[in-house]
Amino acid sequence: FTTTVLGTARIGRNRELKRATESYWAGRIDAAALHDVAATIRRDTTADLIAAGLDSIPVNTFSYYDQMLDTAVLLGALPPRYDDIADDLDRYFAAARGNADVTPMEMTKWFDTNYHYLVPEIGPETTFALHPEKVLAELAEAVAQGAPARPVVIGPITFLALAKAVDGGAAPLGQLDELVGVYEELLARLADAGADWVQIDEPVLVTDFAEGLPGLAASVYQRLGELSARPKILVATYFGDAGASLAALAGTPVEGIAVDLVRGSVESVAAVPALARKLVVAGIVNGRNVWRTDLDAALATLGTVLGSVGSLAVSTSCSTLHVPYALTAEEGIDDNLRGWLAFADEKFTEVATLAAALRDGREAVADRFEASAAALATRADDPRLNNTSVRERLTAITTADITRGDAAQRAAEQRARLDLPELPTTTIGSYPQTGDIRKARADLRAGRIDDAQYLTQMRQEIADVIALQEKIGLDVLVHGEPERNDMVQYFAEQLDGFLSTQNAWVQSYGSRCVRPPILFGDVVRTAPMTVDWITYAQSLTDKPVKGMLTGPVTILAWSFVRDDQPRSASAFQIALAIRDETVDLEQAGIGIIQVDEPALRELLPLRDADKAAYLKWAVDAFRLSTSGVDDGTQVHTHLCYSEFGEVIGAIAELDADVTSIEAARSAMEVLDDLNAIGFSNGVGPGVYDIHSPRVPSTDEIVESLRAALKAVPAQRLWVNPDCGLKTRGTAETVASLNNLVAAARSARESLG
Ligand code: THG
Ligand code: ZN
Repeated sequence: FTTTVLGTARIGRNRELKRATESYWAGRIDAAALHDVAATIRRDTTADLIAAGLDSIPVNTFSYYDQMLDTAVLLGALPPRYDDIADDLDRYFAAARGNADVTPMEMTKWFDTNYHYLVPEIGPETTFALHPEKVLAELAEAVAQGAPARPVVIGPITFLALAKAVDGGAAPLGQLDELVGVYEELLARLADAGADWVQIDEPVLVTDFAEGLPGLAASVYQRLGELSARPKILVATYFGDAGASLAALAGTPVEGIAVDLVRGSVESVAAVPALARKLVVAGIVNGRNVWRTDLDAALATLGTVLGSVGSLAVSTSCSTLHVPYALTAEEGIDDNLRGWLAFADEKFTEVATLAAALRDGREAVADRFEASAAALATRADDPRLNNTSVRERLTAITTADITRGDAAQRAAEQRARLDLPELPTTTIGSYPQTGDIRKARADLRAGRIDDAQYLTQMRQEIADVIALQEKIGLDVLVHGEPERNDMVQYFAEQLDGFLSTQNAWVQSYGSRCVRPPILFGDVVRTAPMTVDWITYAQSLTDKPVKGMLTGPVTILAWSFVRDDQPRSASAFQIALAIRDETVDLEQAGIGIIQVDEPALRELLPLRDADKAAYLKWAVDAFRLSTSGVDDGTQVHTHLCYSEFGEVIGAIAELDADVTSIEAARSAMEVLDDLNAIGFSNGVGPGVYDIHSPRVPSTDEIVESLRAALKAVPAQRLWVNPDCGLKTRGTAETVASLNNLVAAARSARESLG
């Protein structure tokens, strides 16, 4: 084949799958109705890909929740705690979300994207058994539709490398040999079903997540390649350069290898002579960012690749799961900016155009090339991409601008100013986003209420949250963030250089979606973004109210970012805007400012060699955003969603006065790790898990505090939940926080 994509989105153009699954969970529709919605989405997707002109079409990239969970089901490797649930769909969703009796599987970030997968659990007792029903059914469905269908599955190396060991087992990759046996069976079944090709995804081959990956690639694909009755095998690598794994794969009998030419290099392809006998699926159209492809540059690259491979197919660099469906669904983008963009639909067309140019010559599709070139020419010249004052300001930054006073000295000044008790209690920032709050936002957008009415209602929400916190007896208050839809989108909407979208949804996990803003230009803060809300909240109480901001790395990580300058350059521009906001908050009398960086770990490069450089600029960007304030202003940060092991040194270098950290599962480990590197600032290990509606008892929280006090002296320890409360209900939140305050008081007493 010559024209394909590695996978597609599945939430539905109008998030039909989200609505249907949430309705199914709520008992409003039955399984048959849910299956109907899913089948329609699959059929429409396949039809769209056929219409775009692709001659090999991925199937089984649909998922009701997550492709890693689907793979666990395919391989018969769901954790045994779900065995008693008889219904397949309910067992599947129990693994994804838990139920009254069982906890869900853990969720974590998929490589360096903002998509989350469910983490397979592999123990010494885990056995594997093939359950190919889903992939076979989706293959049959697409074939019936007339599609040249290519089933897609996650490969055994990636599946095990991303799994976690449980029940005292060793690293899951130890079970690779056994697992490959199941893939052998799968390939036989796919061949029986008439599959011409199968795509086996091995993105882990672009990482250093485990040692010896190229060797594993060589042996696994040698073995699968030697099967007599099987489809042709396409091993897909993406999200980076496959490096030594490329030669390893090329040395096996597999027929095709997909390479990421957006993040990987043409040189890596040229360096592997054995690729002269393979189909190379060239991932030249970026599957995870939103920029229109420079078709002439892409065609030139493909021309180079063509010289060193057996045959070539044009593709996206990865599944388009990570970009919105269609640019045409967006209104109100100025013509220039619109011309620079390509969402999934537009990318399918780009793939087809490039394949046509390779086949028939550029002249055959000259109009498409001219249109691309004309649009991109306006990008290079647009003044919004080149703001002299921001650029001059950044050039003038020195070490002094990213350095605060001595930490102990700061702590002393802040103690005198804030007069907080030992073990101060606080929350992370957001309070439950009630139906009323969401409705007010929707009403404002639809014009059913005006700005003044919205303002009045949000102020009332803030007043209620302040009163509630005073009643509960917390020491450091927050305004609750009722005015924020999303902690990144909220800032992007107010900063020049960002485009906010209306319909450009991307799946984050399961039924949950986000609308990443598009960072297209230089970042300029034209007015304060949070000061009115925070100072209003502060006017209602004598307790300190924290200013709440999102940090530069997280704003960057959760946006689509410019591809015409290094990410660090964009991060520093965002940092300047946040810095200006902290200074304004300080001047307005706010004594504590929190700058959240939950995505610090997410952007960590996949290759070890690249990690130090990233952590250096990430830390510098955070420090640029927080070093404009006086030593007496207390800077907090909050981190969550990740294993912190590899970034623990960077956390210390952020040099926040107080760091709250999601650590309900293993608070002690994080504290020990922080101690091990000599971290001596304030720390608030989350004392309860906000991701479940369960109310922690006072005793339980006292227990956590006792344990924490073994690692951290009382002068440095803060008491807080492990994350924001926006997804929780009000009743459980109040009950939990009452217990948290009671626990802190009890711990203070026993400290004497
Ligand atoms: N914002 C952004 N990215 C994120 C998070 C975030 N990535 C990591 C983590 N937090 C993901 N968590 C969530 C949690 C909830 C939702 C999305 C991601 C969510 N979304 C609404 C939905 O799908 O119904 C839509 C929200 C809206 O209306 O804007 O609930 O916090 N950027
Ligand atoms: Zn958090």
